Amino acid sequence: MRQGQIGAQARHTIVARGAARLAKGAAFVSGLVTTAAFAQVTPDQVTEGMSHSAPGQLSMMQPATPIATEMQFFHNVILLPIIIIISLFVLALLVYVVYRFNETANPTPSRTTHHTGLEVAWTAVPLMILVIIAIPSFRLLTRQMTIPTSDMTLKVTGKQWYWTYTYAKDQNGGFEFDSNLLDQEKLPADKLRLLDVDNEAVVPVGKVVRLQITADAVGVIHSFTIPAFGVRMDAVPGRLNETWFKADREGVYYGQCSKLCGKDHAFMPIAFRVVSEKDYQAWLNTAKAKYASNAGPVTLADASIPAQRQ
Ligand SMILES: [Cu+2]
Repeated sequence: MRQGQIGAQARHTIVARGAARLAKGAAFVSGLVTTAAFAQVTPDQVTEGMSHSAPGQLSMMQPATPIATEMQFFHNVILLPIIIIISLFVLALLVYVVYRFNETANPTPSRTTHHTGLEVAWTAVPLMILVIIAIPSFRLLTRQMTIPTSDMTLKVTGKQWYWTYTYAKDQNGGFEFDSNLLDQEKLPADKLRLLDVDNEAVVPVGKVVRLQITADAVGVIHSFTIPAFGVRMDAVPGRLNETWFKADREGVYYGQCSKLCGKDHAFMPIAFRVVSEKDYQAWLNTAKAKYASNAGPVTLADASIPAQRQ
């Protein structure tokens, strides 16, 4: 009697603890959404869950561009409910079959092998579900792949194992620089481990940035990824891939190489600083002087610029 009581109590505690954890998770997620939507941000701001993943984060990274917002909508509002409904439906069918048609409950099984109506239904219904998913999916894919009239072009070259950013000469640039992971042994307290770099790429806020992505001509395939921008594109030697983003808010956004590219694959992070147009022009001027020695014959459409380290 007494034991039963304790058992019930323990169960109750476990359930309560689980509920508390769930509530905490929900508060955390809604907190992230609020931060994303209303917080005043400065160019220096690193937002957990958006700039990089927050500890214990379950959902996708919060979006910082219209495309990333659409991707989240597609995943959270269209795909997820469909997946959940299908999974529950299949589970319910399985449970029903196990209980209703086991040997005890149904000693003489039916001899049916074909049922035209059923077969048409279980082909047509999934087909219709796929069509329903395909329409918004292809629409989003088209939006991703169609580069709108761009305000600036930035060339990104994946190397072993760091990134090089090239700013076009006809866009007040004409320089390139390498972006290397900071020395992890002497990492300053305000820097992020395995994410912060010595030279960040800087782009203006609210502008369409066309990215030309390639890899070192004598190198390997990398993949340029910034989750908050909804951008992922392979960097392939000898091939110039293009994609775009338009960052809606200032701040620092991180990404990582997303294609296994060799021994330092985990140590070639991507860091983009989004600043106001005024700050961007100011940065261009200082960067031009800072990276003057990297001026070289910089051509944006040339995918085979030789490796060049600072
Ligand atoms: Cu890589």
